Parts: sequence; structure tokens; C-alpha cells
Amino acid sequence: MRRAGYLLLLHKFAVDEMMTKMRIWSEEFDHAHEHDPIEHITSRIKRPAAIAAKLHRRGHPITPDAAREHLDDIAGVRVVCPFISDVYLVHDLLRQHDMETVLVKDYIAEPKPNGYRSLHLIMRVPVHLSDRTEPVTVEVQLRTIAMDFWAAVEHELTYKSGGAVPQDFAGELTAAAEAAADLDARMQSLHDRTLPPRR
Ligand code: 0O2
Repeated sequence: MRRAGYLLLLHKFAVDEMMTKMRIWSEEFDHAHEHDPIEHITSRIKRPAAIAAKLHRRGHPITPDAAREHLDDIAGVRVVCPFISDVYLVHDLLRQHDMETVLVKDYIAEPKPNGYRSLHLIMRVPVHLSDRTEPVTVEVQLRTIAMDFWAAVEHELTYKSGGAVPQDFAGELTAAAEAAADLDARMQSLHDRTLPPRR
């Protein structure tokens, strides 16, 4: 039990570390470039019951060691950006720091069949404890405000209908994702026109 609590605490530390870095970048960019690439950031630590259920589903023992070895989304950070270019800018910033990128899933370049778009990263964050440094895995989801709106509403609608939506309903949701992507492209084009010309 003590080890389970410690596992969650380690993941909280990793999230704290990452959130602090991004809050600093956010304020720094706002100050230096008059454009903040981060609209907002949220985080969550997976609940013990959800960790146990996922381990069980995948046929692993329900232990802290198995959770650490097999699950990469115990800690989750979601970064919501105004523009698509900001998503990739924040990705670049994360890559340049002392965090290792283990996996990149670009659901913006290749959306899921239902239309879901986001850039997912699995990162290893060094957590500096008093006597050692522990690498801790964090799942980072980067997306625009439009992608976040779609994902939040899609989750709500799908959850309400128990995970299975009627065929026409699913098609409408995918069409709504395309509309959100179109909006992102238009906003990006407006943003590009406001950038100072390069010398
Ligand atoms: P929560 O509460 O956000 O954690 P797996 O993580 O094993 O289920 P996989 O392939 O490893 O699946 O991860 P994937 O699909 O790259 O990312 C999973 C997470 O992305 C989900 O976490 C959601 O947060 C988000 N996501 C992926 N697909 C969709 C989608 O179609 N709609 C919405 N709204 N979100 C999506 P969880 O665990 O489902 O939930």
C-alpha cells in the first residue's frame, strides 16, 4: 500500500516538474514575444481503480511495479494551444530540455478514424529527489483549442451513450472534427499574417 502511494507521489512530482517548466515558458513568451503559445494546461494522475482496471485488462498483475513497467499514462499533462504552430513549438521546447521523448503519436498529421486530433508524447521526466534522480513517465497531449473542444464534447457524448454511438451519430462527430480542423487552418492563416516579416 505504501509503495502504491509512493508510485502516485512520484508521478505527481513529475507532473509538478513539467507544469512548472511550461508555466515559466508561457510567461516568458508572453513577455518576450507578445504571443503565449500555451492557452492553458491541465494535469491528472490516474485513479488507483483505473490503474488496476487497465492492468487487469492487459493481463498484468495489479502491483505498483507492474504499473510502473506497463502503463505510460499514470501521469497525464494536457497542453492546449491557440494555434497548430504553437503545438509544434511547445513540442520543440519540450524536446530541447532534460526530458527524454520515448514515443510520439501525431494524431494531427494522421487523425484517428473518428476525427480525433492531438499530438501525444510519452516523455521521461527526471524527478530530483533528496538522494537520487528518478526517471518518471508522463503522457503529454498537445492540442489546439478547437481540438480540445471537439475531444471534450465527443467524450461527453460518447460516454453518455455507453461508448457505442449510432452510425449517423459517429459520422456527424467525424464531420464536426473536420469543421474544427478547418477552423484551425483558417485561424493559423490569420495568425501567420500577423507575424512580423522575417529579415
Ligand atoms: P483519460 O481519462 O484522458 O486518460 P490507451 O491509453 O491504452 O487507451 P493508447 O493507444 O495507448 O490507448 O493511447 P492513445 O489512444 O494514443 O491515447 C489515449 C488517450 O488519448 C485517451 O485517454 C484520451 O485522453 C485521448 N483520446 C484518444 N482517442 C480519443 C478519442 O477518440 N476521443 C477523445 N475524446 N479522446 C481520445 P483515456 O485513457 O481514454 O482517458
